[in-house]
Amino acid sequence: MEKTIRLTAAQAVVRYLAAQRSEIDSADVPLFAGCWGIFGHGNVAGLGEALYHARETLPTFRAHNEQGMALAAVAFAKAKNRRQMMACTTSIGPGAANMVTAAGVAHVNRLPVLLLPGDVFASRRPDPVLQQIEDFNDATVSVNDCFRPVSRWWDRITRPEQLLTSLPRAIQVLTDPVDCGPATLCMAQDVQAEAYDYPESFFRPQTHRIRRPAPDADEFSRALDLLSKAERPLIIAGGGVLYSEATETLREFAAKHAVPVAETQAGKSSMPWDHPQAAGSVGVTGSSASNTLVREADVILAVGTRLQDFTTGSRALVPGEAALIQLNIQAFDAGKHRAVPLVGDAKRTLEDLTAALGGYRSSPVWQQRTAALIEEWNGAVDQATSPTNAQLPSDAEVIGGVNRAAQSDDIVVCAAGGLPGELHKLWRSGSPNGYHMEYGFSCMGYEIAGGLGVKMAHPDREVFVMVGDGSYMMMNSELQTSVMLGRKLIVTVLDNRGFGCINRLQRACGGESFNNLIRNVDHRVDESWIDFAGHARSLGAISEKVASIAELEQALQRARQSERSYVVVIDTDPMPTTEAGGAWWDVAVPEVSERGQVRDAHASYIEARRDQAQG
Ligand SMILES: Cc1ncc(C[n+]2csc(CCOP(=O)(O)OP(=O)(O)O)c2C)c(N)n1
Ligand SMILES: [Mg+2]
Repeated sequence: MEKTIRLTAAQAVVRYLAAQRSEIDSADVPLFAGCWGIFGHGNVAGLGEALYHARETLPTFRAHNEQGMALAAVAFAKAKNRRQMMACTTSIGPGAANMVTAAGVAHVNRLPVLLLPGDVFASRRPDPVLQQIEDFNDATVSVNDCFRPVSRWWDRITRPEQLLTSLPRAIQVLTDPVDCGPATLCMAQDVQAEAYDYPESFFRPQTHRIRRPAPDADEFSRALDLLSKAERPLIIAGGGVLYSEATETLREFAAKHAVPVAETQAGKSSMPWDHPQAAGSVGVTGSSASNTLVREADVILAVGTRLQDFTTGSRALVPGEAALIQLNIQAFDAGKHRAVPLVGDAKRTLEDLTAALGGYRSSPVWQQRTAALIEEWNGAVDQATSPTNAQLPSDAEVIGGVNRAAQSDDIVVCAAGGLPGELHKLWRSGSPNGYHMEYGFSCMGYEIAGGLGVKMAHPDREVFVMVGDGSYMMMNSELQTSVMLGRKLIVTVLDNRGFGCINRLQRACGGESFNNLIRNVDHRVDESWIDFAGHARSLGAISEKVASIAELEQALQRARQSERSYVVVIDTDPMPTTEAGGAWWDVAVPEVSERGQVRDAHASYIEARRDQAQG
């Protein structure tokens, strides 16, 4: 008979997680770097007790907001290219529900995170327990059913032995490059505390390696045939390039075959910005170089990208006239846009392609065209990011200041507002993963919480968080967590007094400025400004407010010397954005309106939609 060990379900979860290992660069490391927890009656006695005993092997961290801690966990996994991750436990009801948005972020970005929300009693003895929602028609529903559409594996643990099959499946999803996303095990409160005789072998250490599937031979030869005949090829690099750790392979491929590379938001920093084939960002927030190359290419090889609307210019830019090859580990993505599918691991497939392409190079005319476009774009970036004497600097000028203060190995973190578009165009990344943008969900509030996760993943790299006043106000509490854990962030807050990008979008759609900038919202007192530096100081960070780009750069030098999280606040102009580059974005404009500006915007909208490819 197999030896068993008597543990509660919570103790079994923790013991099992601590036994999972990951191989990173031939080193054996824990798969789970820790567990975030905010306790309540739904998890303190069960998972809380179990985590206490395991704190040497599976450290527990406390945050201030369940969404914030889960965003930190998601950012950690992204920064680790999905090779290491974290778990998160909450109480039941509101604590669990707070984590749903973060699950959405992980789901859309295909990032691993193990969510362990507490759940109502499986026995139903005390029903309705505090914070139980009570469905009148379905006794099996709880708040945690909200995780179903945003989980790639979802289970409710109502008996301790269910863990024997559910936990391995959760780990399988978390470490599968095809299926990767959040795994949610809803832990009934009473079951967490219930004991079972688990087989000892269940807890044997297990090392996980991310598999690298080779492409199908037929798909490979079709793609190879197209590429080898291409005169004007272009690569679009997505997040999959980073997740597959294919950046070096991509750099070599681009140089050897003289193929320019355009980057999506998730794929940015696949190439160092000054690589001769780096054409910069692509799409709605793309460089003029990349977007022109997309329009003129005869073959586009998209690598590891979901081709979301910002990348494709809402399908008016990509695929255009070119043949599109979609190299992706997930057939779902490879089949989009009626592309020639090439299902496989990015690194391995690029290696196979480059070997098969031999001495192939793009046409000399295309090489000259690429070089000229890149030079022109670099000039546009220099111009947009140079300080002017304007009373209020633009986001672009602030980006210039932060970029000059950052070194090539440093990481910039952002997610929402006007900054992602400007950063996508203008930020110059020196090394892989140096650009960390959450633009699958573009979730306001990710910036500081995510920055913390990035810093935990890369304690030796300086992490620059760039955040608008709106996102800062939506979620800033994990700034204190960064102070508490000694994980230093350098945060630049760009205060343009409101939701600048949505105000601009509203106006572009013919609307009146309404309910976005503070001055256009219902306000009953004149001085509705916020003392961000004072606020950051109250959370334990060092902070200062600066009045110019020159002062910003000096402050960032002080921040670099600081041991503690450092917040620099600067007032910015809500109106200007970088005009160079860019492409159309589909935002539906009202078909009828009393406003002439809306009717005009609708007419332009209908006109622009004529370039949009279907299906
Ligand atoms: C959680 C969430 N709510 C709403 C939005 C829609 N949204 C996108 S940007 C934005 C305003 C962001 O304001 P701020 O951070 O100040 O940046 P700015 O637009 O001023 O550059 C809003 C409301 C979002 N992306 N995420
Ligand atoms: Mg703002």
